Amino acid sequence: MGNPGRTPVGKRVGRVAALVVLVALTATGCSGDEILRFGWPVGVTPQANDMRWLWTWTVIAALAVGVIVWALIFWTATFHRKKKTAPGEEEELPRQFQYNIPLELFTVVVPTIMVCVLFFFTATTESKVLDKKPNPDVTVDVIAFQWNWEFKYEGDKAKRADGGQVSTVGSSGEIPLLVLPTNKTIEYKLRSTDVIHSFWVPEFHFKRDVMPDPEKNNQDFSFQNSIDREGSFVGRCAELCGTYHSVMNFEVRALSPDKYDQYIQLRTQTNPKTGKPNTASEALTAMNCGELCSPFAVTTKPFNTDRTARTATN
Ligand SMILES: [Cu+2]
Repeated sequence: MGNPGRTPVGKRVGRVAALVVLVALTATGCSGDEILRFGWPVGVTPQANDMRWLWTWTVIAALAVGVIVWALIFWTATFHRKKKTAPGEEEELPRQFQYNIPLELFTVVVPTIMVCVLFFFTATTESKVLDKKPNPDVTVDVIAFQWNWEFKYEGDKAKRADGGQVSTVGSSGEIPLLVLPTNKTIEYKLRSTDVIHSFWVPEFHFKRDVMPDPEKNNQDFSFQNSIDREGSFVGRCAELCGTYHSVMNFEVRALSPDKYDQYIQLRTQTNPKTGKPNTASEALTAMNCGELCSPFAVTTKPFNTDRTARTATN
């Protein structure tokens, strides 16, 4: 029976829901892009962007399914509850739907299709992210060891006067800088000299274990990406690898291709003051290009690894 002067329940629920959505969108001060990210962090590679769109569409699909399911639950609970038909009569159960073959087929077939669609888009995104070009512009050997990193550049451009290749090694006093060019295909070849480590740059949205014997372990130890903007991005070891695992950090310094070429060239040259090839910090200092050429890491700093200062309390 209608109740004059009052809005029907369905309409009221609809209005409250619309108000909640409106407040959520306006009060949080999020931009359209931020809303569509659904919490996905901003990445710096096209690969990270591919993964971001997979996430966005997956959340939209999940929300659409959620809204339909919630609507059906509220609709059933509100309009199809046990009710009395007349005063004094026994309560009557709503119409029952068990053993309804078409309905049961529907609830099996539709979720199966949804899982297949999600699988398809996940697999295509994964193959895009892991795709490798035959001739990358830059190849860098990433050598992990307890507890630091060495980055060795391959190719003739990175050949020093003394015949060796340009390489950067971290120490307990200095965070190693992995200087890379923007908008170029970079190949990372990962290898460990001791235990299993893991190469992780959060802004790449990519992490891969660094194995001592990748071939024996049947591991694909290389991957490629490109970096779409200049900047400094922290890198970390993401596999518990012993006492100083937590201090095993590095920094990716992405420079424009011109600046990168200048950097590599400086690294191949000998420093007249020291008689040795320029170090990463010497090359960056010589380039003098502001924050981007900061000679030391800006995203993290070395930790004090001296444990001799500590004494047992009992
Ligand atoms: Cu490690």
